[in-house]
Amino acid sequence: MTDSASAPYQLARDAAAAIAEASGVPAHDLALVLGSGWAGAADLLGETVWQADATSIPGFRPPAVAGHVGTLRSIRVEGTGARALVLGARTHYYEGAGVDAVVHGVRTAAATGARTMVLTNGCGGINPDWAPGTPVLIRDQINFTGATPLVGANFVDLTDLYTPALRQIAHEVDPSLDEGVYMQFSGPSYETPAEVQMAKVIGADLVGMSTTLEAIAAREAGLDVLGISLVTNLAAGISGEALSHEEVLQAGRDAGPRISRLLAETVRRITDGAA
Ligand code: 8IG
Repeated sequence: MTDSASAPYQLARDAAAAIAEASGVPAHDLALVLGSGWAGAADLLGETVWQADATSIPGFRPPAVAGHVGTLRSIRVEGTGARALVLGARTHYYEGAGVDAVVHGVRTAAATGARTMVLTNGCGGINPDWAPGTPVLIRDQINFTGATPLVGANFVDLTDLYTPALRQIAHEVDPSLDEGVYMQFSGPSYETPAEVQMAKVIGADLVGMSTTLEAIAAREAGLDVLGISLVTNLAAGISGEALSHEEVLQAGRDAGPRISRLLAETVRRITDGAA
């Protein structure tokens, strides 16, 4: 790798070292990114042993969106003793800071020793059966950004990008969970109804502005990936109503207890035997 291509990986190693130093936790087993509507969902995971403003760690930028919390937390998972690193906010592609900034949290998680990346988001749903507040497991993705975190002839296999064994665990925790294909648009505007119809025709069930670039970076780092979307609104043109950020925040509040339990129990089962 060239010096400029390796710099973001070095920055992630620096961040992981800073987290180990500040937290006193030398390594983590699993990491989570909390998306829109998921801010409270990590509270049932276990005891928070360290927490800090993400901007105190190298490479992390302040969050750009109301409703996102820019906090890093180290949690000792209740029942298993595993160490979970919780990234309370993400850098979005639409912020224009570049793909390396978008995936810095994932690379940092990998550098802390994490073997599993749990990516959550709030998104629009194309299936009208998914009322706002419905969690949906991500089965596969369409990266429609035109960007990638990979540089050079790095032909990472994405056949089982969202690890089947982890999806199986989530299904065991909540047998009513549906699965869907998540499509990332660049944003920051929501889609037009015509773009939502295009997404549907090419096989998407969920539309959002995050996650796919992070999943690719996680896979490149050798992590297992679990993705869970919270449908916070029906995608444009599906319901006939206009989209509002307030609706997104409200759906997150309403879904809180269900997604908190889902996340906590799934993480517990994933990390059983990890610590
Ligand atoms: I929350 O309907 C949320 N994020 N692209 N479309 C896109 N992103 C979203 C949406 C949506 N809802």
